[in-house]
Amino acid sequence: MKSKVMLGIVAVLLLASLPGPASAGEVQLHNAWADFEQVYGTQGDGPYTAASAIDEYFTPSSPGWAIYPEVGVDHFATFQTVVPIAFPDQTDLTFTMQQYHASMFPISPRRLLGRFRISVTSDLAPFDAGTMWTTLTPTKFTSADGMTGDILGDGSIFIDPGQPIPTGDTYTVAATTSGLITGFRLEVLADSRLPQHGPGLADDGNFALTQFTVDAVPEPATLSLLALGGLAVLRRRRR
Ligand SMILES: [Ca+2]
Repeated sequence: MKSKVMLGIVAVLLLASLPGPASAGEVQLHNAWADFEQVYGTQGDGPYTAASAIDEYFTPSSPGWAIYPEVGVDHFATFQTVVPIAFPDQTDLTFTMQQYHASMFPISPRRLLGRFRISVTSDLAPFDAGTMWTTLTPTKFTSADGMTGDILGDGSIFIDPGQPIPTGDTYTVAATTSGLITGFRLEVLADSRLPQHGPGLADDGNFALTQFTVDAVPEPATLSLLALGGLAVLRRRRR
């Protein structure tokens, strides 16, 4: 009983420390990590960290996540939810990927993702090689600039580089989920059809993910209450 009370206090403290303001239903993320991050740009910009993809900023010192010169191979970034969240059945998740590097540095346009995949985990952080990830099956891909994306059999989304490519864009991916989620993984995947085998659409195979956000239906108030339940579930699992 005592531990339950403690757990409740911890959960309330966690919820009270959530960064704000959040948009309706936004899932709060923190502790971004990537297997590779571009250290600097050619104009004194950077570093291009995974953390800068969830920091709500877009400045030369926080231009988003990028991976040059390690193009042509797969990479991934992970983002922890601030609190574990127990999603009810058939929760609709919307992933928004803003990519507006060219608006700051017009010299390197089209720094957009060419092939990527999103997965979720219910494992406790920190995430490592033993973390179990489940690929989400996307139900819809849309682009603010009207690009089309193919949802492939492995759950990844492929943006055909043969179509008109805008200098910047916002991708939106919809998927349905349920159960406990403690984090998200964004894999950026090499593909021989992309420039320099990708994973980006830029001529050098790079991309720059300005901002990565996750929104969920139900509402945030419900999310907060369920987060308490999520912590209790985790607690039981650890015993
Ligand atoms: Ca950012």
